[in-house]
Amino acid sequence: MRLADGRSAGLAGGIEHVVDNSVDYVHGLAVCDMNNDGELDVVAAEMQQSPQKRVMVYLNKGGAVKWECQVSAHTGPTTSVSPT
Ligand SMILES: [Ca+2]
Repeated sequence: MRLADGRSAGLAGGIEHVVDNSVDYVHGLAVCDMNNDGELDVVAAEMQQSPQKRVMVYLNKGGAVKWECQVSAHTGPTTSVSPT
C-alpha cells in the first residue's frame, strides 16, 4: 500500500510513501487522524480473497515515513471502511 504526498497531480512525479508492502486485496481504505496526534493515519481492510483478511490501522509515526500497524481483526471487512 502506497500513498502519494499530494504535492503533484496524480501518482506520477509525486513522492511515494510505502505504508506496507504485505497488503493484499484492499477493499476499504480511509485516511484520518485515528489517535488525534495531528498526523493522518490509514485504516485499511483486506477482502475475503486475501489469505490474511486483516483489518488494520496504520498509525503515522511522523511525516508518513514510519508507520505502526495495529491489526484489529482477521475476518476481512463486513462493510466498507469509512470515517465517521
Ligand atoms: Ca494520527
